[in-house]
Amino acid sequence: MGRSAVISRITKETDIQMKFNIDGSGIANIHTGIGFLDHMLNSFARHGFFDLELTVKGDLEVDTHHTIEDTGIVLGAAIKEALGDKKSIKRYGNIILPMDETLILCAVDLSGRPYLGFEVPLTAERVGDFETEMVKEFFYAVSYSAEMNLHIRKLSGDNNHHIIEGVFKAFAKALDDATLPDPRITGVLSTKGTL
Ligand SMILES: [Mn+2]
Repeated sequence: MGRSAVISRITKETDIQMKFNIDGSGIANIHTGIGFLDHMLNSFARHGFFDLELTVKGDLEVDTHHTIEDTGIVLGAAIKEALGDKKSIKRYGNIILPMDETLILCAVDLSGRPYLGFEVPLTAERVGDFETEMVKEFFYAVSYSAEMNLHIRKLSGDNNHHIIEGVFKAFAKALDDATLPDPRITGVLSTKGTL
């Protein structure tokens, strides 16, 4: 099956079913109940060449918090599981991604040690039904659940839709880069011998 994961996570707040394939072609089938989140995860799959099937039934009658955060937890868990022993992968990935007036820096280290550095100022409370303060919560959940070091910075940008979409695309490209195999690497890329 290659590097993939199937995850089911059910709580009183959310019911999440995800199939994730690192070595995909960008095929996505995403239904989270939040249009803008679907749009962002479609971009993530397409630009990272990941296949992503996702259905989320969240408590949207409360707000979008649990749905977005728990989707991040599950995506991080899927990345970690799909990566397996991390043998022969590049481990590091980074990009400075432009999107119109927006410029986003994203750097990933699949180190096994969770950390999120997130400096992305936003000026709108919402884009569609999506609460913009949840972007940081989403990536915090992904980074901790996947046990990756993740830094994301806005270098420039005005439009909140562009900025957030730039963040998701930059994350996709940096993660794709970090997960690619390098034939020069035998075992894992660490002097410790483990990632
Ligand atoms: Mn868009």
